[in-house]
Amino acid sequence: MKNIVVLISGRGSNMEAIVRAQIPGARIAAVISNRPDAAGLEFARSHGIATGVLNHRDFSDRAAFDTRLLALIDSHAPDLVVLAGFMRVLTQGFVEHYAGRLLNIHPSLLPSFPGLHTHARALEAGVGLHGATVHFVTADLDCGPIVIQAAVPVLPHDDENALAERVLAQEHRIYPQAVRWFVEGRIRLDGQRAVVEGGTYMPSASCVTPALEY
Ligand code: NHR
Ligand code: GAR
Repeated sequence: MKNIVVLISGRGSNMEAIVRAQIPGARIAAVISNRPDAAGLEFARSHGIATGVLNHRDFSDRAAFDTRLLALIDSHAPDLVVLAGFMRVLTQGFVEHYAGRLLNIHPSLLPSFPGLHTHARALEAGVGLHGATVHFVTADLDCGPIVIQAAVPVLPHDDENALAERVLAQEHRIYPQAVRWFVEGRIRLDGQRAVVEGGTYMPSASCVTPALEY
């Protein structure tokens, strides 16, 4: 069994998608939030998953918060740590401790739109395609090796919420997929790139086509 620790800050729908996927060989060891009121904690509790809260506001600086967060995570002996809507930038020391076993899902087609408010920025830029990216986390914010992406069209009357909802549906598909590949030992880091071994999966065909049904 591979132990997985999931970090959230809010709703936790990506965490929920990973739990519901019931990935063979994976055990969700804990769900940890930096916000005590994160809705996702309730889902985790109701599914018998250990939860933890570490409020970043109780710490004077990022390094102190990250030191305690690392200790809490490691008490669950993780093979993989998954950021699922986790909203705190992590220090270099934290990221290096989990090198090669820390994943994030970011709501844009990286390297476009790193950082926050991605859907509003995509609409503002007038792009025709938007989406989501699962990547390994490195110290360089939203710049780590890409594991999988999903694209969706931007439609004429989209607002931020409509676009976010279309992207989120794809997040719920690709994040469990990436975690499954990791647990199967099929993701290899080749320098700055992540390579999926023996992949029969065709990103362009199966990511874009379902979205065109909207
Ligand atoms: N940490 C490192 N070192 N590298 C990455 O690639 C990271 C990371 C921490 C989080 C997720 C990321 C995203 O997918 C992520 C990737 C939060 C912020 C942010 O600015 C930016 C990117 C991401 C997550 N957070 C503010 C901060 O001061 C707080 C915002 C808030 O609380 O609402 O940390 O987008
Ligand atoms: C998701 O869209 C995720 O990609 C994004 O926040 C949402 C969290 O939803 N992440 C970020 O913006 C990270 N900065 P969830 O809590 O329901 O999974």
